[in-house]
Amino acid sequence: MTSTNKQTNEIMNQRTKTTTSFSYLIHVTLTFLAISYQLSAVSYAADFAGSLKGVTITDSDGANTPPTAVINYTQNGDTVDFDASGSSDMDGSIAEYRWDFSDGLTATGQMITHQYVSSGNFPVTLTVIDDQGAVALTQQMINMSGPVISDNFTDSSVGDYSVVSGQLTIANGIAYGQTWKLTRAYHNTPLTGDNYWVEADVSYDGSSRSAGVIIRGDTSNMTGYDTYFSNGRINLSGFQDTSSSWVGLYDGEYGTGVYKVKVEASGDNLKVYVDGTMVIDKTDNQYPTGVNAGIRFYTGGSGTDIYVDNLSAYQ
Ligand SMILES: [Ca+2]
Repeated sequence: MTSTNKQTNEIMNQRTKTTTSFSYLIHVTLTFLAISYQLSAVSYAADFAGSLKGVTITDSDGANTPPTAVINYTQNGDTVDFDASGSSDMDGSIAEYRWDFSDGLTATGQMITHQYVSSGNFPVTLTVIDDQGAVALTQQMINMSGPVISDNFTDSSVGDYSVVSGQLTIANGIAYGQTWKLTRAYHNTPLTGDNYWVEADVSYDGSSRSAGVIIRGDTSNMTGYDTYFSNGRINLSGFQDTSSSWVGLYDGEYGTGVYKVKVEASGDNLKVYVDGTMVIDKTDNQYPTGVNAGIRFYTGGSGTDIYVDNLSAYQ
């Protein structure tokens, strides 16, 4: 071996040693980073992808049993009510609930209502932390399919509706009925399944004149459920043709205004919300077959001051 080769070999050996040592350092660093990453996931759960069901991070000495994270949820149109109360910690209590909705927004709390502003699939991550700092995560995919019906009445066309009584007018970006006639109109796009919601902006003036929305409308036998304001109250009525029967009402002393009305059907259960507050919750099976959303009026005067706008339906 020449002196030069020997020198080179020594240098190579040094490099190998250095490289080995460096690799070892890298390995340690990566391991450390992995630990850091797991810990940082507490704060940045969105960094996780794929299924996270049942992931737990325990403390090193095992003295504390980690909590269990459970997501329950109810989807109402574009909003979801999330409930983490099924989560538990067998040897302590849960100190914190953290939500990542996968749309750039986060929240804390056991019960959270979240609204999505776009359609898509959102893997929602719940992180629970017990009173000893142990962590569990779970994930639930939420599908936002967007509204099946969305009508802001700017096209001045009644072609999307089957008018089963009275006369429907769509003009100036609103829908309204015929003077002193009962008007009912079903949107032609049927809803499917057993759970769906109809929403609209409904104007009211505190009188017996009324506007509202229809759910479970059935064009073939002119049945369904009306929800409308009248005499300061909001009503939920089953109807067949011109006869109707109260299912529920709420005396909220409503006055002049425009209210966001939402009617949710889930099997035989019907819920009415006004500006996001549930005011009627009834079970009724008189008219179970209808699949159409619609609008309903009983108006005097010109009719244009009692109107419906921004009708939408989700399933
Ligand atoms: Ca514990």
